[in-house]
Amino acid sequence: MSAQQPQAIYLEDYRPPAWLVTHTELNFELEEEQTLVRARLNIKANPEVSGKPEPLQLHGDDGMELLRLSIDNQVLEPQDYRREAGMLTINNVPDQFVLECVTRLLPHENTALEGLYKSDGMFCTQCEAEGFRRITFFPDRPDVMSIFRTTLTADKSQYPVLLSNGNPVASGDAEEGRHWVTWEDPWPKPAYLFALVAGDLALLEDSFTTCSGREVALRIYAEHKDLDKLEYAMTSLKNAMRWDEEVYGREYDLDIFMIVAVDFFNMGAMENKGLNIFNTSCVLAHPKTTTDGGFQRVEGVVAHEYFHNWSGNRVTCRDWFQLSLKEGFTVFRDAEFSADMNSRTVKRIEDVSLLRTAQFAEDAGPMAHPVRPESFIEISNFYTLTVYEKGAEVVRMLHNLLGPELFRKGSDLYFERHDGQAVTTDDFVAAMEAVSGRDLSQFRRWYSQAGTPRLNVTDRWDADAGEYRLTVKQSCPPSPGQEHKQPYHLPLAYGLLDEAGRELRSGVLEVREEEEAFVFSGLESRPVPSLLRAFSAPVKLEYDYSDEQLLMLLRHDTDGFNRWDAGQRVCVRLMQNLIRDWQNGQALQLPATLVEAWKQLLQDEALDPAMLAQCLRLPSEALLAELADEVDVVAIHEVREFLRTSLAQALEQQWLAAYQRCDTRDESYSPDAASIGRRSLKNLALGYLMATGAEPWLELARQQFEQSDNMTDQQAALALVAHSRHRESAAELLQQFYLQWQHESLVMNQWLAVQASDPTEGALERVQALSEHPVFDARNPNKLRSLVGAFCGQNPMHFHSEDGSGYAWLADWVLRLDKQNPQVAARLLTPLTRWKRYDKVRSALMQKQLQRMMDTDDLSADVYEVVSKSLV
Ligand code: 0A1
Ligand code: ZN
Repeated sequence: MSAQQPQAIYLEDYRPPAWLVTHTELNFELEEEQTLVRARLNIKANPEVSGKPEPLQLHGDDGMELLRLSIDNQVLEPQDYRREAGMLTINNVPDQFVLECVTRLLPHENTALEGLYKSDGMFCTQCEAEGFRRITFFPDRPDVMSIFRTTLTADKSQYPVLLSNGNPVASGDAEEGRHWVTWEDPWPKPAYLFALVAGDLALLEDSFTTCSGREVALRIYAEHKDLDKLEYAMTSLKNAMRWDEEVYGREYDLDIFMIVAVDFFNMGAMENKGLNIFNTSCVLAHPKTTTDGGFQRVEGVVAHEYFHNWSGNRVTCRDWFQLSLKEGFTVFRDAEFSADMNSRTVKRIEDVSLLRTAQFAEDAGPMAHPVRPESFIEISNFYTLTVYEKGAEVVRMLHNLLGPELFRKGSDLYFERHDGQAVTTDDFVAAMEAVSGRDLSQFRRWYSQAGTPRLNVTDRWDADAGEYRLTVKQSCPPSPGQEHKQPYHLPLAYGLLDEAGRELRSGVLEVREEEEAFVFSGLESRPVPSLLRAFSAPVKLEYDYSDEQLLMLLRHDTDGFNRWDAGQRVCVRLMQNLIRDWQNGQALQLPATLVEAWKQLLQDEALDPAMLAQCLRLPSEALLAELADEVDVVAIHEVREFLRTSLAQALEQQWLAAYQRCDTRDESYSPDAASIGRRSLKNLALGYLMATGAEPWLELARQQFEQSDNMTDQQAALALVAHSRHRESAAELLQQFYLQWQHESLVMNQWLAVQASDPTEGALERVQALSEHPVFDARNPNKLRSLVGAFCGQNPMHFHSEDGSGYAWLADWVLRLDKQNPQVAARLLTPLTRWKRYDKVRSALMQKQLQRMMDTDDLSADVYEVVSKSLV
């Protein structure tokens, strides 16, 4: 890194804006070679900021070409203003004035996919967090909210559809085969919620009548070839709109709600006011091309972006340190929606699994930060699992502490108090305090302290007194910039069961102290505690369970989540022991108790297949890595494979029975929770059958691959064969799949990802070859995630190859992409940031690649921040 280093900005430096923009009028002349943007801003001094008038400062990317600038019709000459470090400064402006400026953009050259860019043939924008400053000069900060009026002009045949926020108010034809449309958004909004789209798009249309009887037009746009993949998103949207009315009392507030699917997108989707823009991967769904996971993602993301209309748009963030105000709350809302639409327990298991593997790892790594960060260099790096998922857990804890009624009152008060404002996470908590009369000052530490707290629970049984005492100790490891942590206030949901599994007590304990005891009296015998039910707080819980107790909980706990968790705890402990054996060169052995427990589960036909599938899935390599003191990639992989194979062989008949029980070949595909559950058990069973290594099961998988009418079953079979030792079949099926789906971009992403995560020998050579394959496109973030992301994140054996080749490959990619798309480059880099968790040889090789990047000139702020913080 040479030149000047990017600078951090700090929460404590926040100052309200000196200048406000009441109205913003934008005019886009969209052409093939360039786009001209004329902006007209009504600016006035912020009456709430006193003192002598400050110069006007507008954000504007240094690379943006400024053609004309005027104030109240007076053209400014270059000596009248200054442009440096992404800012345009004008001294001595009146108290209130109209600023006009013309900028010239080159959207077709915009590979960073921030601001205005082209995705396939269409124009689109991405402005969160700081993309609007690549379109025109503006106070590009969320606490400046303005009313937008936008006119788009473009060639009529090439871009028949012209969209922006709000409602269309006028349109007409222009010269040379061009046409124009004007859109007006009556709701003041920050610039990050601005959007436009221009293209030749297919449309699925429907409508929704709101609770107060207003009719809203619902429009989902995509490329013509994808028109048949929009129905599920539409259904999800209507469900989400109804749910938000019923559960949160939130009604939609414009006459039109639009979603547009684009193939080039850095993230999942974006909640622009009235005009959500979606990564195709989060909106297109069709049984033939989309897996169950894909359907659920569409449902969840459509709801997430829709819910932002209130939690994010009507009430927005004061500054980007408050990002979790909208994201944590909205993730909590979408998770509850998905839980209501599907299986609550399965949704919780999936979310907690992600939190425990990826968010806990982030919280323990060099980029760890509080839910409300105190500083950042590049805000794009803070769209993290901590801000989103841990932030949602923090909101969930408020829900757990207050109960559903008070929580709803708090949410009502929050929306009522702050409608039309840009506020802070403190304001959110204050609303919860106001309705409950509770003091949540200690609870606020969840927003300011990073790291995953540990809860250590011990117990004592006093038979004479019939008294049971739980002692809870909490601690939290240091994180960057935070050596010592204060104790947290958290809800610990529990149950007490007797030996036979009958529930004696249940409730929620409020933990506040570093060490604290809770006493239960009137019990007849020593109970077994079911702790942290439904994962009531995002902590690591330690309690010295015996295997018998865990197996009892696995069978009898009334809390479905803790039943699953009990099973996971048994497996994790066993696998940790096997890892030690493997490291000591001892032979690995499968304990009979586990086989017996699983056999019972498999034979219990009363169990919900979805739950059963969750319970019989072994903890992932990523989870075991997160839990290890030092990650032994090879031992973890070998032990998990050993266990899989042994359980496969020991229970072969049961797996086959489960497979047959869930065989859905005669049903037509439906993405409802029960069908998804059956498919997940069926494909898990097929995985174990394949793991036996016996020939007939390869045949069964091939049959499923060829005969299934849906992508879930076809892709599951493909992945199993492609990752197996049957290399000829693997190659055949991959080729067949390619020929069948080569024209479906999203399916080709899966094809790439299946190969990138193939743990068999020669993986690096395979991904290197695939990076030259015609379906791969290094400018498309989805393709990069499917190939580079999947190899580095889901193929630990090869990414962590002891010769360092995986690390070098990733670093090559990051350096190449840094010039092209810094956001994506910085994100792909994540696996290298964990270098301190590995053995000496590997961590040195990883560090070497980080240093190599650090020594590169002109790194983007995105990559610089991640690399420099990782090397500390
Ligand atoms: N607000 C969006 C996330 C998002 C953030 C940045 C983006 O561009 C770089 C795009 C989307 C959400 O939470 O869905
Ligand atoms: Zn969001």
